[in-house]
Amino acid sequence: MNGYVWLSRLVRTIALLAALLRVGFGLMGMGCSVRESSTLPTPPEGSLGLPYRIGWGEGADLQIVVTLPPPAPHRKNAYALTLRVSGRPDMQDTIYQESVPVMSNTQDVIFRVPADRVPRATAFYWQVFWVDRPQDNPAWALTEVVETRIAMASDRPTAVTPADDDEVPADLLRFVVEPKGAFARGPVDYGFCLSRQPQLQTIDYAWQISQPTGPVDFRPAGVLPEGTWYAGFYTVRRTDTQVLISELVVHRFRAIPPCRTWNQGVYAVRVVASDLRCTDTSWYQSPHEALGPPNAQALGPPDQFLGIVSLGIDGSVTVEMGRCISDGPGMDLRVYQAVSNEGVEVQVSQSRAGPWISLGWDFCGEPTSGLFSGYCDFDLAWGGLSPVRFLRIIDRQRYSHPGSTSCTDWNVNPRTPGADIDAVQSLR
Ligand SMILES: [Ca+2]
Ligand SMILES: [Ca+2]
Repeated sequence: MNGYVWLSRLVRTIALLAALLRVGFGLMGMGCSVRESSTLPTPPEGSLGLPYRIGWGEGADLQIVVTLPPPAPHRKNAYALTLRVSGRPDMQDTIYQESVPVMSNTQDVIFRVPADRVPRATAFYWQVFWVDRPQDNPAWALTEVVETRIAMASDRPTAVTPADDDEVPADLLRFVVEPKGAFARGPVDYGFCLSRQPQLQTIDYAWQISQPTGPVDFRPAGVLPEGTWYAGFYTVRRTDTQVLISELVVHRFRAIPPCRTWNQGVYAVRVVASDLRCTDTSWYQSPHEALGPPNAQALGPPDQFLGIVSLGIDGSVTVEMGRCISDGPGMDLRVYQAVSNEGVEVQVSQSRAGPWISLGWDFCGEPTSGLFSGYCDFDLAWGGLSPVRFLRIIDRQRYSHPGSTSCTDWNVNPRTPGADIDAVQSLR
């Protein structure tokens, strides 16, 4: 028995079994409209059961890859594989169809369904089969009819970073996705894609198969060209049930100078955000006073100061540092705070929009020689994130003065409520 005859018998046997299973699907197909007519006859029942992958390809295309066994099954050197996508399990409703020429030495056959043709139903079906060229005679199905279900909204993993419209140092980009629902337990296939805006030119692409127990992350290879806007995509698929996320989560972010070349000194150089409180009573409301080296002065009582920003109760200022701060032995960064020992919390991040990791809080205002402001020091090891470029300084005065949560409380000077920040310094 030669290989072709053996193969034919195997396929016919499988086809008979498959046909018995599909009687129900055939009944379901009666009376439904056909959205787009097929140019190919219906392939015979049966399947060779070839392995495949499904996920997002370049840009926003749905990509289906069928792996042929060596040597590729064929009767002639030149033939084509056809993908048919349907909204129905009997495959009579063709939503999309694509043929790819295949040579005898081809291993992976890649189909790309354009983003605007990807079904948005809760489930769709697809099958790959081969046809002979040039007659376009249909031959055996290479895959079974695959049901691909789309995850419910409650099951969708959450993209943590980068946030939309974020700024990320070009050498610190990291996609982080928090698994949820059915995707919080494996086996799950994650695809990440990074594209340059606005042409959606693919920069990097990777698959990871994992059994996630926590956030899943992906770092593109190399350093991104800075100053460019990018879009990041991800998709997830359970490899056992074939449930996948159909809508791409898009993050548009900008690459800023990488840590390895960013050196504007050891102090904060830019105010990224501020959330000042008690602004109806505070006299010191310019967040830019936290930039540069410590320069606070007291011009004389009562409360005649220069060079500070009063945060107000629970207020904050977020700054970009002149250099990225890496965790080293001991303390790594210093906050200069003027007037008494007021509570200060420091949160750190690698990108402008977070996520933010707290280093805890401390009483802040240890005496400094030759300066008006005192200081407190923080260790990046307390938060476990390194290096960092963005710092958020938050007032925690309420801890040093229990009960002082009002902007006009007698424990809080209404002209300088909350911690009074003079400067922020990298000790590295
Ligand atoms: Ca340290
Ligand atoms: Ca200052």
